[in-house]
Amino acid sequence: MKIIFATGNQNKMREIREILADFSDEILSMKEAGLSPEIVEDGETFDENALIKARAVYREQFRLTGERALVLADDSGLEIDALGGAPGVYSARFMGEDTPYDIKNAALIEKLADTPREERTARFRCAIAAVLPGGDELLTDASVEGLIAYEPSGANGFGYDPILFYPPRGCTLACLTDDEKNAVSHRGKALRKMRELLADKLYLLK
Ligand code: ITT
Repeated sequence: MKIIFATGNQNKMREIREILADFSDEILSMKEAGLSPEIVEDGETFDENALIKARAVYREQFRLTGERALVLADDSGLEIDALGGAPGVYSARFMGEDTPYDIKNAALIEKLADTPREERTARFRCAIAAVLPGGDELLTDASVEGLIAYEPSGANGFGYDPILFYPPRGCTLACLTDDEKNAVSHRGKALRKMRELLADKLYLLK
């Protein structure tokens, strides 16, 4: 079954392909599908923004090809309790979209310079939205809990992974392999929930 994933983030795409490998052998990014709709992520929640992306790509695919595709989208981000949940839905835009993550990560650690360990709680959240070929919509979400590290570490993953310390493994998410991260991550859990919902729904549609 063909899936178009409404993301322009190559790192997300890599994880998504691995997580959904046994569900679909045709997962296209919107660029691979030849789609570049204008997407205004002005929602106030991860759910709203995930739906905005999925609907925009679904509509563009239909407009250009007449084909109603299965479209998924991911909206995700880092919530830091000591910063009132920031950067949250603004995670990609925090300090500017083009600012390198070593600078963003250093700035967040600096903001928590006086914050003791027990108050450094944080989590990645992920909402996955689906628009089915018939137009029905589905949403799932999940999170992974951790602590903001005192310094970045780890060379795997992307974005804020080097500063989210994951207590069960005693290291940041950037120290885990892709497989290890996908097994516990916000994205891995939310996508596996979506896979279950889709399997039920698509079976009923047959
Ligand atoms: P698309 O909207 O095109 O999917 P994006 O990068 O703009 O790509 P978001 O709007 O969902 O995606 O922003 C999420 C940001 O949160 C992302 O750019 C990372 O900075 C961060 N983030 C999300 N998941 C992450 C993860 O697994 N590890 C590290 N950082 C993550």
